[in-house]
Amino acid sequence: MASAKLYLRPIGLLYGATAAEAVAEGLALPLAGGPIAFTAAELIEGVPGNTRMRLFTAHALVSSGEADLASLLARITAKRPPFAGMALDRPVLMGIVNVTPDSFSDGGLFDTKEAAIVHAAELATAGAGIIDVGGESTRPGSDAVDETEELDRVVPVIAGLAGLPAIISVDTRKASVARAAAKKGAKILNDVSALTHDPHSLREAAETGLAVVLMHAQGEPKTMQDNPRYEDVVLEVFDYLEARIGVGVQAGIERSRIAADPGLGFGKTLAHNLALLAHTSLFHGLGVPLLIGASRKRFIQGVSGGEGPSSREPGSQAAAIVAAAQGAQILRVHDVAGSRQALAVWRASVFGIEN
Ligand code: 9MG
Repeated sequence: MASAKLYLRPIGLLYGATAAEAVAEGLALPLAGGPIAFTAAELIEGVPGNTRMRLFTAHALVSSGEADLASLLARITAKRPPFAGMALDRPVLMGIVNVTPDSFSDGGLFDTKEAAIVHAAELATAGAGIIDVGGESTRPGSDAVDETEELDRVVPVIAGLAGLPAIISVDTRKASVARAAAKKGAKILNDVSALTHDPHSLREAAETGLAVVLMHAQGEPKTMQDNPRYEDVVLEVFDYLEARIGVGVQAGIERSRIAADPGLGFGKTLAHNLALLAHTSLFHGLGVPLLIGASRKRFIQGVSGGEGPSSREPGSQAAAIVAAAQGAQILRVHDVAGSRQALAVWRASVFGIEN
C-alpha cells in the first residue's frame, strides 16, 4: 500500500478538565481545538474497500514523524475559527424552518410566511443559534421545485427575520435563491448538493461571502433511497467532502467559511447512517466545522420504531448527543427546546454543571 491514503478516527474521548489535563500531560490531543480530547486513534490506510486499520495512542501519533500523518493530525486538532460569526466552543443548534407544503417532518405546518416567521422566532427563543430556512423539500422521493416558487417561499420569510437573535441560513441548491437570501440578510448557504446542483452556485457562494455548508448526498432526492451503495461509506463520504472543500477553496471560498456534513439520510441505508454517525470524529480530518442532521430521519425508525417523523424525537436527540460527544459543532434539529435540554444534561454530566 505504498500510495495509500490515511484516515484517522479519534477514539478514547475525554471531556472538560480531564481532557485539559490529559492534553497538558501529553496523553491526549484536542479535538478541533475544543474541550474534547482523544487519547488514541484508529489509523486507516488504503482506499475505500481495501484498507487496513491499526490502533495508535495519541503519543505514538505525535512521535511518528510521518509527514502525511502530521498534516492530518494538524487538521484534526486545530481550533476552528468562528463560523458565520459564531464561536464553536459548544454545540450550536440549527433550527429547521421548512416553508414547504411537503417536507417529510413538518410539511405544510409553516408554509405561510407568517407561520414560518413565528416558528423561526420560537426556535430562536428556544436557543437556536442558526435558523435554516428552506423552500424546497429534499426528503426522499420529493420533486424538485421551480426557481420562482422557491424564491417566493423563502425570500419574504428571510426578510421577515431581520432582527432575530440568530444567524439565518438558507437551505437551497439554487444560486439565485442563495443570492436573494444573502441580500435579505442570510449569512449561511446550506446546500445539500455541496454546490454541485447549480453551475452558478460556486461563484455565487464565493462572491456573496456567505458561509457554506457542503453536504454529501448520493443521487437526487427523488431516487436517492432506491439502492444506495458504497464500498466503504465512511471513507467515500470523507473523500467526497474533502474534494468539495478543495473545489470550494479553489473557487474563492475561504476555508474558514466552509462547514461539512456527511448527509445522513441522503442516499444511505440504515447501516450507512449508523456507520457515519459512529465515525463522526473521523470527519474532523476535513479541518472544518462539522454539521450533523439526524433529526426525525427515517433511519431512527429503522432502529427503534417511530412511525411518524414527530415520534422520532427521542431518537433524534440521542443521535444529536452521539454527534456532539464526538465534537460535531452544529446540530440541525426540529425540536430546539428538547434538543437543548438533552444536550444540557449531557454537557453538565461530562463538563460540569457550570459549563
Ligand atoms: C436540508 N437538509 C435536510 N437534511 C439535512 C442535513 O442532514 N444536513 C443539512 N446540511 N441539510 C439538510
